Amino acid sequence: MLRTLIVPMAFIAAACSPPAAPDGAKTDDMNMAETTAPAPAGAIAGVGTVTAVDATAGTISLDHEPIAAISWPAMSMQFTAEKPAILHGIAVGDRVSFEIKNATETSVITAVQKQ
Ligand SMILES: [Cu+2]
Repeated sequence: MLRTLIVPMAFIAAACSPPAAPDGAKTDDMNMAETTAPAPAGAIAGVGTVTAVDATAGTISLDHEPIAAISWPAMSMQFTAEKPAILHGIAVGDRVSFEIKNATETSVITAVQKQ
């Protein structure tokens, strides 16, 4: 007895015809830029309340609100002023807006302004 393996001969490959382009063929398969983590290049703005400030040492502690640009939740933390002079006139309890130097130097504060 001879067993014959019946191999399905030819699957007809369904020819996928490209959908007709409406008006003019557009080349749209080039991804211009990936928008995964758009880390801001420059200063990053935040707001918070001053919990400590030392203009001589150039340090300021803030109870700051979330900063989405660098995925920070609200927290209390200390910053170092790039120039201690920016802390003059800032006092504990002040509600301030501030600027962090950039996404890699997040503990450096470049500007503080009372709100
Ligand atoms: Cu923080």
